[in-house]
Amino acid sequence: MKICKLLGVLLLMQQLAAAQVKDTIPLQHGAHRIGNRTDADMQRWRALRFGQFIHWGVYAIPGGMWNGKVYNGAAEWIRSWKEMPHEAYDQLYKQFNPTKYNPVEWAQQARDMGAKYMIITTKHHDGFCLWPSKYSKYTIASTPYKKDIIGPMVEAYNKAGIDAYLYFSIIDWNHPDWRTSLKTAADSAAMGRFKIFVKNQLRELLERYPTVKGFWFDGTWDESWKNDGAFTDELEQYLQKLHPGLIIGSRLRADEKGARHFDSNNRLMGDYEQGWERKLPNTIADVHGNDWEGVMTVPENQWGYHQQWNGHVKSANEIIEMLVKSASLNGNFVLNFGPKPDGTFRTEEQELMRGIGRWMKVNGEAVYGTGYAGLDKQDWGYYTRKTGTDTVYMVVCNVPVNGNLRVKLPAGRSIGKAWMMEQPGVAVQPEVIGRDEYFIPVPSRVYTSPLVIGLKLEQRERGQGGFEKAKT
Ligand code: FHN
Repeated sequence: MKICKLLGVLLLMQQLAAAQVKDTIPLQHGAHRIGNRTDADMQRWRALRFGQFIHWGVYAIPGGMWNGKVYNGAAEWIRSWKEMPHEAYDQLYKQFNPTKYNPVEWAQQARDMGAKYMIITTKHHDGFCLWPSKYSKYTIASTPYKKDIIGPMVEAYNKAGIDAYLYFSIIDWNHPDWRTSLKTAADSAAMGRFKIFVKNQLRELLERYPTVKGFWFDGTWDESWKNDGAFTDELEQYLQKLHPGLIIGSRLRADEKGARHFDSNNRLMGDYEQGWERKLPNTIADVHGNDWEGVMTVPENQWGYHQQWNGHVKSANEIIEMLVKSASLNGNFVLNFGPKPDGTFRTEEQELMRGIGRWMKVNGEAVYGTGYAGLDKQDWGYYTRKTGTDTVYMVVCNVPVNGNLRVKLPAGRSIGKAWMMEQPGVAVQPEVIGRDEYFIPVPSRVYTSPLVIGLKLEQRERGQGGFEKAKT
C-alpha cells in the first residue's frame, strides 16, 4: 500500500515537471539553473549580509558642481548635464591626485562598520579606469597620481577580512566604439570591437586581482547590449570558467529575446537578483525564493561624491533597519559611499559608519549568517534566524510604550530561552499569553537604537502550553 502511494506521488511529480517544461519558451540563452547556487562561494556570499559600495572616480572632482551651479542629478552622471562640457569633463583626470588615499584606513573603517564585503567601481559610465588597464589610456596611470588604486584596496580589504567585488560599467562614454543602439553596419562593427575590449578588460581585472569574489555589472540596459543575449551568456560563462566560483548578479545578461534579470520564462539569470536599487522588498513573497542584494545610497540619489547633499539623508538607525529587513528576507544589503577627490571620506559618512559599527559590534550576530525566520512579522520590527538553527533574533525598531513585545510561534513551538543581546548573561522571562503566543517584556526606558532579543526555540512538549489570560 505504502509503495503504491509512493509511486502515485512520483507520478504526480513527474506530471507536474512535464507540465512546467511544456509551459516554457525554448531558450538557448535563458537561465541555466533553477533555484539558488548551493556551492561554498555562494554560501559564503549569502552569510556576509552586509557590504560597502564605493563609487569613486574623476566625477569626485566637480563633486556635483560646475561653474558655481549645482547639478541635482547623481554626481557621477555630471558629464551628461547640459552645463558640463564633455571636453572639460574628459580633462578632469589630469587633476585626479588623491594624495590622502589610504586603503588600509578605508578597510579598517569598513571593518569597524561591520561590512563583510565591498564593491568598488573599477570603471563607471564615464569610462575612467581606477586601474592601469593596458587596453585604455583613460586610466589612473595617466593621472598625476599614476599608481593603481584597485590593487592596494583589494589587498587592504582582504587583510581586514573583507571580500572584494568589482563594479564594472558596460556603458563607456569615453570609448569610441561604444554604442547605445546599432543603426548601421559601422555601428555593429564598432560594438563588435567594443565587446572584445570589454572581455579583455574583464580578463585583465581577474588576472591582476585574483582574490576578488565577483563582478558587479552595471549599465547593461542599452539595446546594443541587451539585444545580444548570446554574447552576454558566453561572457558570463567565460568569466566563471576563468575564475571558478565567481559571483555575478542578474544585471549582466539578457536572453535572446532581450529579457533582462529574469529570462522570458521568468527565471532568474545570474547568481542573485540584482535589481533592488534604492528600494527593498517588503515581504518574503517579493523575492520568489531567490538570493538577492539591495544597494542603497545615504542621501536620496547620490553615489559619487556630491559637495551638496540635499533632501533626506539617512541616519544610522534607518540604515540598520534596512540591513536587518534585508537579512530577514534572505537578502544582502550594501551601503554606498562616495569618497572625496583627495581620498578621504566626508564627515557625515565617517560618523554614519561609526554609528552603524557601534550597533553591529553588539548585535551583528542578528545579521551575519541569518535569513528569513518563518515567523509572522510584528509591528515592533523584524525577525531573523541563524541559518539552519533554532536561534531567532527579534530586532525591535519600535519598542511599544508598555514594553511588551508580542511573539507568535508556529504550532508546537515554544521559547526555551530568551536574552537581550546587550546583556547576554541576563535571561528575559517570556510570558505565555495564548497557545504558541508570548509577550517578551523589555525594560521601560528610552531606546535610541534598535534593541535585539535572542530566542532559542524548542519543540513544545506534550501537555505543555497552559497559558495565562491574554493582555490586549
Ligand atoms: O547609473 C548608475 C548609477 O550611477 C549607480 O552606479 C548605480 C548603482 O547601483 N547604478 C546605475 C543605475 O542603476
